[in-house]
Amino acid sequence: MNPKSNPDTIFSAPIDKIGDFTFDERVAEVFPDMIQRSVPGYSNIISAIGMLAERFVKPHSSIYDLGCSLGAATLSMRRHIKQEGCQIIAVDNSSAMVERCKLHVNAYRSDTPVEVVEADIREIRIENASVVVLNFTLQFLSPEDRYLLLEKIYAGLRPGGILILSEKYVFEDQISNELLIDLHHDFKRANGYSELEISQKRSAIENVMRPDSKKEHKERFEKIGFTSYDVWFQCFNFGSMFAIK
Ligand code: GEK
Repeated sequence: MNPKSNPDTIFSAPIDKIGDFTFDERVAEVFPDMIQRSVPGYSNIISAIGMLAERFVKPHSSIYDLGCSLGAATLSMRRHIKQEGCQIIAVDNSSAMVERCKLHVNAYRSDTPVEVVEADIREIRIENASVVVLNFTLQFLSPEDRYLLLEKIYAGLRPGGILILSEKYVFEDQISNELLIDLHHDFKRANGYSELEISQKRSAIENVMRPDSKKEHKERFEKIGFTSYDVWFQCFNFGSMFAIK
């Protein structure tokens, strides 16, 4: 994937009425550039997902990448998987993302097969999983659906299996929360986004993405039954946790 190929200019001109953000063709086309310039630590997280997969994948098990977009986490894991008899199931409900993801996946040869599925992650079956990845996807579901999905993932994981959950966080302390949001906006400015782009994207994403705090994530893991969980990466208000069954 070449993040520099199609620059993200979606919110660069003034928009009269900003609708809710959707993962349509326009977004899929510029997605590598958009996510790289918008999510602090994205590349580090993608690389580390490969390393975590290498550690936790078991022979003859399934690996799930839920909300796979263009397949960055899938490709990172596939490069690291050495165990035999494994398959990766990459799922997204945006047809624009799925079409492009298939091209990315098929551009390389590998012994580990990848099935790219266009489906709602709330509807699919999860079974015999050693690794499940939710890389910046859970935050787009309603609070009830977040709980139900994590319960389903827990049930489908083998004992000792891992869930990798990357999210944007909200912070309970108001001063910390505002500081981390400001630092994220500084990060976007440093990556060439204008004030207009930052504010228009913020309005578009506000209704479709409501972040949880790290405390809420941990309480939910505990309630569902995960035995070990923690934050393994954080940069400003973005981060990633693992939860082991
Ligand atoms: C990456 N993981 O590059 N069912 C299936 N897919 C969904 C659903 C749903 N209910 N809701 C949202 N999506 C990727 C990045 S992006 C994060 C993930 C972002 C999909 C949606 O279509 C989009 O492709 C993805 O989740 C979220 O590692 O753009 O901030």
